[in-house]
Amino acid sequence: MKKKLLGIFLAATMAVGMLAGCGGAASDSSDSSDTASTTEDSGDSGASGDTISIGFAQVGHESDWRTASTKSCQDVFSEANGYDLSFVDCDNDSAAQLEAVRSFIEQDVDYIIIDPIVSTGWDTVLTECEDAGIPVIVIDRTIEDSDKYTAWVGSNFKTEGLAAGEWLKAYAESKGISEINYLTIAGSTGASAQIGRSEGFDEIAEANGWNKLDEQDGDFTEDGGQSIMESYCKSYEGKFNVVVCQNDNEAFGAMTAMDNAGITYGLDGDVILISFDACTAGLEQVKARKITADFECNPLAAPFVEEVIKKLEAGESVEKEIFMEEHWYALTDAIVDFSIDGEAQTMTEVTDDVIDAQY
Ligand code: GZL
Repeated sequence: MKKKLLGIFLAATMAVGMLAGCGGAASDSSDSSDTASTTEDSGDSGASGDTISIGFAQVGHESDWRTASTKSCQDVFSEANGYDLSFVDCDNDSAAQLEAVRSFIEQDVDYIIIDPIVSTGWDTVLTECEDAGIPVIVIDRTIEDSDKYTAWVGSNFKTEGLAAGEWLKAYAESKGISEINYLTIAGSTGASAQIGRSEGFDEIAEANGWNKLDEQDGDFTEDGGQSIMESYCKSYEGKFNVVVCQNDNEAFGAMTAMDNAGITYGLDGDVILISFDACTAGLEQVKARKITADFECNPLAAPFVEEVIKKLEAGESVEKEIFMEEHWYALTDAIVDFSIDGEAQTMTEVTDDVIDAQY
């Protein structure tokens, strides 16, 4: 829309220019090139009505959460809904993600959506988007080294980590567990989800004198979770009673490793297993008493992104940050009262209906 309005202005200017004999060759040629590309755009836009072109640079396909995030965007930004979506799965490769964004600039899309694999290294390419007049909407993970984007839609990852820590404190007290020796299987190093969850959980751990035995990067994958847990089972045999997995797929891998090592976990086991995301398969493992508690990260950002785009198309202002609603899940046996910074938290009991309604 932005470029279409610019096109109309440029075409009018050129028409006036030609009528008035104004504008040198350079400005005509520049106008003609801008106008030509814009006229093509307006031609394109005329041909396809109000189609809005969007470039989406997605992290990858590493987890159930990611699959749900991708589906959410593809469902909302469909041709039937009036969008032309260029989707790039960047396969957890930061260089490929920057390349994808630059390809969207070349394509002269109307909007760019980015879920940043890591939180730094963005200012240069976001400046290029700004110079090209293409609004950028960031979803899910955050960008820490630039604010050259129009809006961000996602979760507060530190809050998720604080919730897991405060829940564990209350749950341990309810079970008479006085000593916590924990292992963390972290998400991809440098991802804001990893940074925030580690920061929040470790803050509660330090405040309560818990013993952090280790933290290694499981890359948010099931294979990563399994290989790290296999190593932990050897290095810390008999020394740990809590495992924190920063997403469900890592938890699935850790479960396999602990099964193979003969270590019991979950509501009826020796090890408390904490997970994040609360995807459908994760909640199924909560219901099976394997994951003790699961802290949701909502992947369904696309409807909120579409609201941002609609406001921009209408020339309205938009919020810079839009936070998603999250829930904390467990079975009744692990539902305890806890607060985050004095704010009482509600836990959701995992039932078949809750599982059916999940993403
Ligand atoms: C969090 C998201 C994380 C999920 C993982 O918002 O970026 O990446 O927790 C996913 O499942 O891989």
